[in-house]
Amino acid sequence: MTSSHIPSLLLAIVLGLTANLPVHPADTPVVTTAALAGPAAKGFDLDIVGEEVAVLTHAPNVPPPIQRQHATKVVVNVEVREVVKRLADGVDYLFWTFGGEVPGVFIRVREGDLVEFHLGNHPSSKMPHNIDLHAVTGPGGGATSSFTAPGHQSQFSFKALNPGLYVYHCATAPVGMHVGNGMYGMILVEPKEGLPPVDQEFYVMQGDFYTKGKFGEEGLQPFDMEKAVDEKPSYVVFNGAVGSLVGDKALIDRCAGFRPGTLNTPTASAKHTLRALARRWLFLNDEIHEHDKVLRDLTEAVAPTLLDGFGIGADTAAEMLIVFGDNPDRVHSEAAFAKLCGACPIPVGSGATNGRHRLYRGGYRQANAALYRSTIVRMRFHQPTIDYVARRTAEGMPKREIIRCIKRYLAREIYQRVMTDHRARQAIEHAA
Ligand SMILES: [Cu+2]
Repeated sequence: MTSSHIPSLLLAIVLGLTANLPVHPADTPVVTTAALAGPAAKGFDLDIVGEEVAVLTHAPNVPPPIQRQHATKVVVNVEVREVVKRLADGVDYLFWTFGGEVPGVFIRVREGDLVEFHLGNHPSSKMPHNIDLHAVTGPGGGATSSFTAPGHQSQFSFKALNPGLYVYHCATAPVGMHVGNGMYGMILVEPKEGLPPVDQEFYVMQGDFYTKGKFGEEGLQPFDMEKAVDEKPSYVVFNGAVGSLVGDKALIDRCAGFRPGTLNTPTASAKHTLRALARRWLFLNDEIHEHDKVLRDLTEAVAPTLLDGFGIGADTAAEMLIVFGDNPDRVHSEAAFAKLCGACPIPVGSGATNGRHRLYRGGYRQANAALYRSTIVRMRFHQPTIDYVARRTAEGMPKREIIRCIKRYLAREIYQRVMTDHRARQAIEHAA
């Protein structure tokens, strides 16, 4: 795959922005990196007034429109990071990114601006990277001046002469591999006269991913060079992940990108509050994913059979392992385990029970809650459980009683699975 294939890998759109603005082809000249040596770079350009640090945003948000009527020096700081993130539910991928997300950060400057570009490459990176801005004429659109090894920084300057919306990307060989791993984004050079006003601006960019596993195959998926060369992507997604533009996350991203301005209207104050809530949601969401991953790795190592059970996720498994403790043998029977989880009903009345039971409120309530969560999952998605619920409902059993029975059944199954894993571990220890 060569760099000439890149346009076929990507389709970039910015809704609301592009209406009256030509999207320039790849090699539209703007200015040369030779401006480095020119008077502009030395600060003698009389057109350049002042200096500012560019506001960079992650998709789907774009930086605020440019209000100023003059050219200025704009400092752009972008750091390349190689990060593991979600590609789809249950699927992780090692993305190579401009700024920690795919697509890369959105850069917004004005025609005539002098751009001082700083490219950092995080010390944890495994590869060198650079940036071909396409908004720059010069060796590799800036790529030659920005080749940066892990843990290093590079810097180059250019003057943005031609307005346009440009796709930038990493141009380190093999280029297709760097682009295929997520190294692309957009830079907008706004025309001097500004853009026509719009209600909303969004940053939406399509990208392709080539994984060893087929679409949806779980776990950390490695890059598949063969599929990339054949241009047969496993994933074609907007904004770096399956479903990134729909559902809760899309709404939260939108709110996190609000620009409330001065807080002198109810709308501005509502935006301010929503943005604060959304940012906290995103932070906590990331933290939850991080903990989930740790929990999944730990439980997979000690309780693979337990995790195989339908509807038994890492959180339920972890809860159950806590109940058993270091010595599962101390829980002498599945009935004892059920009692420990509070999943052992007490007959109603002292003698004739009519088969009716009272819920037992004792036991370890966290384990009971975990049993309940798995039960609810099974009632929704597990065909044998769905059939069981239908049968017992037809027999006139109330839902509450049905749930009680499934929890009791689940406790028995979990006991057996935990003991299977425990015996396997014991066998390994004795053999050692
Ligand atoms: Cu790269």
